[in-house]
Amino acid sequence: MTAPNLQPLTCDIFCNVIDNYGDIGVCWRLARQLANEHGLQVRLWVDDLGSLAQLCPEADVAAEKQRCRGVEVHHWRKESPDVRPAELVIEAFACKLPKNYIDAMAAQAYRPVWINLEYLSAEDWVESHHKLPSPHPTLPLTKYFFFPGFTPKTGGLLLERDLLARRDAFQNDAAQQQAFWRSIGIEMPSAQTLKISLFAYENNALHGLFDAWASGAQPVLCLVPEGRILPLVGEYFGDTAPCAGQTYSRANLQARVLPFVEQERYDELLWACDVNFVRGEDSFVRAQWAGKPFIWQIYPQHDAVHLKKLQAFLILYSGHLSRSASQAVEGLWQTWNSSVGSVQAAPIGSQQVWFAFATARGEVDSHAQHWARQLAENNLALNLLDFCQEIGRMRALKIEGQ
Ligand code: TRH
Repeated sequence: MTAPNLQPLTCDIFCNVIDNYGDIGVCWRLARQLANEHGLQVRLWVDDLGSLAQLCPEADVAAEKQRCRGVEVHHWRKESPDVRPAELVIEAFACKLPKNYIDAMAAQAYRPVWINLEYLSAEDWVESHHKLPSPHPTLPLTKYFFFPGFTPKTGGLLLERDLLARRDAFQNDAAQQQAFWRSIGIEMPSAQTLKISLFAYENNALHGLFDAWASGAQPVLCLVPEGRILPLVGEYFGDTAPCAGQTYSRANLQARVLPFVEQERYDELLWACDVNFVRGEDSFVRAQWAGKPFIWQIYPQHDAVHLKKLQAFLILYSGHLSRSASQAVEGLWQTWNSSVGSVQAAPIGSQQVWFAFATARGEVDSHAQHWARQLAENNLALNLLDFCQEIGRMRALKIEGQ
C-alpha cells in the first residue's frame, strides 16, 4: 500500500494582535517561511493589518485579501471566514478560532492538524508540555500545543534557511555594511566606536546607562528605533519631541533615532551593532541569531511572572560563561528588567553593571556565536512539519490524542 503524503500542502495561520508587534512578528515570519521555503499555500488571517504594515510596508491596510511575499493575507474580521480549512491550522498564542471554522474542520474527511503555537519560554515545564494533545470536548478534533524553546525537546526557534549565511556575508563584507549605514543616513562608524541598538519599552535605567556611555572612554553610537523608549531618550537630551532622524550628543555618546524599518531589514541593524538591546519575543530571538552580546527586556507581566522566565533563560544562556562574565550579564539584565514601568525605581547601579558587562564583552561575544550555532540545530518550521507527519502516522494507527 502506498503511504499517504503526510506533508501538508495548505496552511491557515490565525493571528489576533493584542499589543505591540510580537504576535504579528512571529506569525508573519512563520507564514513566509512555510510559503517560501516549504512551498505551502499559506493564508494569514490577521485582525490588525496596521501592525502587519509596520513590518511589511507594502501590505495594504484596506485590503480584505491580498498577496504579500508569497502569503495570502486576509483581514480577519469579527465575521468568521467561511472557507474550506487548510490541512495545517495554526492558532497563534491561543487566539480563539471562529466556531464555524472549527465546525468546518470537524467536517473534513481528513481533518486538519490543529496547532496552538505558544509563547516562547525557557522554563523547564515547556519540554513536558510540548506536543501535548487537547481533545475537543464535543467534536472529533484534537488540538496540539506546540512550544518554541531553546532545548532539543522543545519546538525550537524560527530560523530562515539562509539567515546565518546572510548574516556572515554581511558581517564579513565592508561594502554591505557601508550600504547599510548609508541607508540609515550615517557615515560608517570608526572601528573604535561601540555601536549599540536600543529597542526597548519604557525603562528607568536608561539615563544611568546613557551617563555610563557618555562618560566612558570609548565613543558610543546608540541607534534607537522609534518606539516606547523614545520619550525617555528625548528627556535625557532635553528634547520634548524626539523623532526619527534626530541625532543627539553628550560627551562620548551619540544617539540617533531611526525610523521603524521593515522586518527583514531589522536584522541588518542587529548584525551591524556590537551590542543589541531587544524586547518581547521576536526581536529577542533575532538578537540571538545575530551572534552578538544582547540585553533582553522581557515583556512585563502581572505578579512579576516574567522575572521567572527571565531567570530561566539566563540559567540556560549563561551556563557556559565564566563566573565573572555570567555575573556581568545577569547584573545588567536584572537591572534593565527591574527598572521597567516603575517610576520610583532609581537606576541605581546601572553605570556599574554596564562597566562590568563591557569588561566581559569579549567573552560574551564568543559565547553569543557559539550559542547561535547551537540553537540553529532546532528549527521550528521543520519541527512543525515533522510533527504533522507524526500526527499523520498516529492517525494511520488510530492513536491520535491518546
Ligand atoms: O513588539 P514587542 O514588544 O512584542 C511583544 C512580545 O511579542 C510579547 O511576547 C507579547 O506578549 C507582547 O508584545 C504583547 O517585541 P517583539 O516580539 O520583539 O516584536 C517586535 C517586532 O518588530 C519583531 O518582529 C521585529 C520587528 N521590528 C521591525 O520589523 N522593525 C524595526 O525597526 C524594529 C525595531 C522591530
